[in-house]
Amino acid sequence: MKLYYSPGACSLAVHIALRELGLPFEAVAVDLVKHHLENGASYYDISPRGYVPVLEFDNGARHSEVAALLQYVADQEPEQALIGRVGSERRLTVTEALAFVATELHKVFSPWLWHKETADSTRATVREKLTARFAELDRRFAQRDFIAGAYSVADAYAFAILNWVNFLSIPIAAYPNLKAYLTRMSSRPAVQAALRAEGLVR
Ligand SMILES: N[C@@H](CCC(=O)N[C@@H](CS)C(=O)NCC(=O)O)C(=O)O
Repeated sequence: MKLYYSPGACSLAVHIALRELGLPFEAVAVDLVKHHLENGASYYDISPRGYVPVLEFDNGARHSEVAALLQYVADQEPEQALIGRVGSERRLTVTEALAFVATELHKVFSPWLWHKETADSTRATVREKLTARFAELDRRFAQRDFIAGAYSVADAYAFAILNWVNFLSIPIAAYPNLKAYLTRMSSRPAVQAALRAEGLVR
């Protein structure tokens, strides 16, 4: 299996999950500015939208969408309980968190981070929305250590996206529980290994 990724992008979520479960994979870096692979090949031939992540199976099939890929990855090792069994309340809680991260965090942050031409007025609106989401998460992390109760693939996703506060120099001192969550997450061996492999920490 191949994971197409870009350092620190949302693909980090899938990268972390693969490492949490110890699944074998090859990481293939993508230049998201040029939408090229390291050998110069166009990434649009792999991903029509030019987006990471893409998981490529050994049979050549390719799949995308972080939330879907995380469910697939977690289902490979159900006994590790990174997602609940189909039909359980645990699964609903985890998929609910995946959808929340995708729509209320990832796609709110996204234009800001990946499109430098984003107007200041749009940035201001985005910041306001994110502030409300950070406050909500801060309240949540006052009650529990992880986004869906016990650790799950939704945490891999939440960490990958919330970590962008560092790239964008967004202060989160006002959200101590959220800050502690990011520290808790970044100390996990699989997270450290993924960050190191992507060249984000030494
Ligand atoms: N809906 C997609 C979105 C993926 C996405 O936004 N990827 C970003 C990186 S986090 C990207 O590849 N951006 C490159 C671009 O906009 O050209 C998913 O959830 O996987």
